[in-house]
Amino acid sequence: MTRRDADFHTQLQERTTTKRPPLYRVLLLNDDYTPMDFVVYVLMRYFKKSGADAERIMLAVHHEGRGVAGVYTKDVAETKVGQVTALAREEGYPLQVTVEPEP
Ligand code: NFA
Repeated sequence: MTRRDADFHTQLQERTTTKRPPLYRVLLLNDDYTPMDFVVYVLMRYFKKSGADAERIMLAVHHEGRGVAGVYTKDVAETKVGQVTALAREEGYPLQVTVEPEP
């Protein structure tokens, strides 16, 4: 019997539910040196926030120490961490960007 004949009759159960991937928060951490305008720019450009929302999130990070820039799948979250960290370092800013799983 050829391999094609042998394999032809198996059929896996079809899935009837959809699985959503785990989600991860991208966090911004406060520091004393990164300019407020840069953080607002990052929130608008990389996290698609309006100017008003970006300002609110930036101020929350400034006053509370950390805040959520956005929630994404793991690969997207990690890509944004890399992009924002690279830009901040190019500009000479110490901005810290991290990822944590959504509970
Ligand atoms: N604390 C920074 C300042 O006073 C602003 C800042 C906000 C930095 C949010 C990092 C994150 N220039």
